[in-house]
Amino acid sequence: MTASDTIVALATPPGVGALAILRLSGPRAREVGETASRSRLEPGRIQLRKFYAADGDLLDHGLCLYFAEPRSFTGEDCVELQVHGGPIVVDMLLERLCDLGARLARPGEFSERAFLNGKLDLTQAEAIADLIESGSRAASRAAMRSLEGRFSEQIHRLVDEIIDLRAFIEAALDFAEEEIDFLDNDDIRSRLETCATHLDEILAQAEAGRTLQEGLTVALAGLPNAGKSSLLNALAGYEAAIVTEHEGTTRDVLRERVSLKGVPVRINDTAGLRDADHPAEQEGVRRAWTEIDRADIVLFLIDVTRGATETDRALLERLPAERVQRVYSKCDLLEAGATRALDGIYVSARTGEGLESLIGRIIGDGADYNQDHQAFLARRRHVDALRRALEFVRQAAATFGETRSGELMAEDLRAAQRHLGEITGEFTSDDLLGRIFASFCIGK
Ligand SMILES: Nc1nc2c(ncn2[C@@H]2O[C@H](COP(=O)(O)OP(=O)(O)OP(=O)(O)O)[C@@H](O)[C@H]2O)c(=O)[nH]1
Ligand SMILES: [Mg+2]
Repeated sequence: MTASDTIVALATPPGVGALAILRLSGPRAREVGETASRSRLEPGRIQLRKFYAADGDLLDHGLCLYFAEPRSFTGEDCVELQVHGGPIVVDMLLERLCDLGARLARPGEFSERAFLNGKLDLTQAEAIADLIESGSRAASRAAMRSLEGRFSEQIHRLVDEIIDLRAFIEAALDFAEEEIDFLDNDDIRSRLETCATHLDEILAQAEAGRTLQEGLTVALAGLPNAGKSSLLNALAGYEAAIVTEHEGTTRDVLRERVSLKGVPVRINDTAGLRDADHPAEQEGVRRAWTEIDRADIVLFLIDVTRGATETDRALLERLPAERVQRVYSKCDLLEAGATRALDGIYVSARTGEGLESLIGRIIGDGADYNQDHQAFLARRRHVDALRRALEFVRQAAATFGETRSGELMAEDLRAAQRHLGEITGEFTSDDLLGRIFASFCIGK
């Protein structure tokens, strides 16, 4: 499939720089490049060229690269101009290229064309965006693995398994004298189970990949003086927040971004939860609750020297239990040998004790994304599609157990396959494609 028009965009960040790269793609890319440079462009060569305005004025000179279709990023004829990185020069050149027949590209339009021309599948196109925007080294390495096609390979393998199973069931349906004969087949049962197990494994990997891409949000909550700001400072590695022995020190929400073993984590320190008198502190407490509502994980701090008070217990009741982790702070103040029998993690912001276990709890115990060479980057939509595919495979297995209808099973498997196809872009609606590519930046 080839688009009928030719697009152009600045591929480097706008603003002043040593160089800027303008990118053209489409059937007239070569012609536009040749007219602007008043020269022939040969494919696959780096050519020093001058670029002229319509009246013959010299606009700039620089390098020109012509990639003949289909051997280009988009699969179409592409021309790249490497010019001087001044915004005015770039503007004049863009204007000239548009006068010659190109139009300004929409965000992500180059990647969209690469996808439509079969140069990349959807997970790979997304991986380029994620690589560019990755918030940590681990995320960038994982994005690179997705771009290399590791994620798609896994999906293709799953799809193949499902296709085999469907073929087997559909053939059996055609030939079985009695449906019951083939439905007694243990082979189908075990193959459905294997398929569900594989899906489950990839789902777990995709969930980890999503954490790596989107990061986690942690809210620090608790009574005044529980040690929230001190913990923020310990995790951030510098004195981000003011700490005093007075209750009610923190009012505004303090946001810090840290990388915990390669996972980007946003830590939000909040005002101590109490019935405050001062209007500013009241507003701080209100905002603390908003942060608690939004966080993936709420660390509820309890000063270990005071222990959990009635107020702590009342607050814990109001907190979302599945997202809350109890943290006993200031454990350096416990006497040596004191028992630590309470259900929660003991930490000391002062000595650093317990921070490792706390980090393990935040990012998932045992996870070290820097060491994980299997990880690939995934997005929420991938996780959702995998979940739905898994549901259908499970449903197929249930159907097998209950109604024993081969037709229904085949139908469920078809649905599972369709959801997997959404991930790589085989079965993705134009609407969704439009939204995915629109979130990319211009020139990509
Ligand atoms: N010994 C010891 N003292 C700590 C530790 N963490 C905090 N403190 C002390 O506890 C007091 C309160 O600490 P903050 O970090 O300001 O507590 P907070 O929960 O942010 O308090 P508010 O902002 O008022 O809600 C300060 O005097 C800290 O020095 C710790 O790990 N060990
Ligand atoms: Mg504080």
